Amino acid sequence: MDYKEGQYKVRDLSLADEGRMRIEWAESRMPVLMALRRKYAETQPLKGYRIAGCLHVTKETAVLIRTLQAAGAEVSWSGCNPLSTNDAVAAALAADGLQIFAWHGLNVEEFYWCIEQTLLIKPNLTLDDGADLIFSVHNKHPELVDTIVGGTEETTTGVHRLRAMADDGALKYPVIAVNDAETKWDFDNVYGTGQSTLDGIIRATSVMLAGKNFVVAGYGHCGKGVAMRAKGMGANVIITEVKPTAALKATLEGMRVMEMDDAAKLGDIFVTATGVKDVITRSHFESMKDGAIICNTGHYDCEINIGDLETITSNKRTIRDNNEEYVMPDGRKIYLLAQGRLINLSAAEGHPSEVMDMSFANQFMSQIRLAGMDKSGDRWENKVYDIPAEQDQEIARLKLDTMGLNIDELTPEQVEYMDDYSAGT
Ligand code: RBV
Repeated sequence: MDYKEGQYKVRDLSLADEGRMRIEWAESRMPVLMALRRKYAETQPLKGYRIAGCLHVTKETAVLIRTLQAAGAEVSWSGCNPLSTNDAVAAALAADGLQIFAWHGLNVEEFYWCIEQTLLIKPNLTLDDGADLIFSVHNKHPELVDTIVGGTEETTTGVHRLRAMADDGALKYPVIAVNDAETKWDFDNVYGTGQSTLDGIIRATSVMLAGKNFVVAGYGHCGKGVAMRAKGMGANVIITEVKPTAALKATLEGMRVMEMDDAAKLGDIFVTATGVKDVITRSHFESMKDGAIICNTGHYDCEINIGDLETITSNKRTIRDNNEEYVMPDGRKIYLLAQGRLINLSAAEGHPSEVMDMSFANQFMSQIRLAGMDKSGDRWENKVYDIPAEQDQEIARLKLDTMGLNIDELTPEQVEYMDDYSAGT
């Protein structure tokens, strides 16, 4: 492990060159964020701001970090999941002078140690994915709260918890829900999760998806993306849900819908994408087929009850990277991927750069917005805020431009027509 106090702790600094090339590759596929980098490098809207960030250390995140730095920010960083750090990327960032504390495979204690190190920067802005950093500030460092202007949150689970915190009056500074931007959740959560989850399953197993019974728990944006892509590869997709409208949508989109108790008996591959705990538990393991493969793509590792699996199985061995075989008392085998942690970031590389381009453009613009709010002397309430609708359209337009796509514009007559409530048949 390479360590320099207050500066970095990463697996192996000698991986820096490999990491730099990965980051370069991502930069070439993230044109929106790169255009914003060039634009704001001139005006330096983040000068004087210290950002502590807690988000998967991937090549795409490195592009975000470099963009925040180009806009004038001082940055310190940790990963937001024990298995999602790319060690080469972390090495490149550390070698280039970033304060970074992240390595692949750290344990829970080390995970929180890394967050603590990033807080030494005394941030006035925070950037989260899953809200662990904000929770650490609130629970362990209330002395930092007064100087923090605001924060941003990347993912559904984090936004959910922060809204609950705000409703209880427990949130101590304003947060922007990046996840809820249309250019984030309608793309990253659907197409990003769809592709990267299958990528993770394939890298960890190399199984054929065509013809398999593929069970997806949860038909929110993420589950829908996974289901859609699995179907496209010829799997028979089964959805389990708790929300009637979501179940109905899945049915009308050609998926089979049933309870997990029934799906457990049929599935060859299971993916949880619900954001809640205990979706697959003891009775489900007990009724699964020999050879069943289970994994999770939700933010936290509580969707599959691994404690139950450990209790009822006698033997466990690692078959290959991110793939553990559990043997049931009657000899049936169940394969758990990536220890039940986010399969897409643990066994693959997370979402593709092209889609993170928009998510991180939203992150970047939201950090600038918080700094702008601060500079104008404004003080927002301690609530969870949405990104402005114009920001969504601007980012989507920029993305279309970089793809060489042109779209139509409403004529003044069309605008007038739409607002004319006297017109009819
Ligand atoms: N995510 N980041 C990546 N390649 O950097 N991939 C996925 C990446 C984010 C995604 O935005 C999602 O909301 C979050 O990870 C879940 O923790």
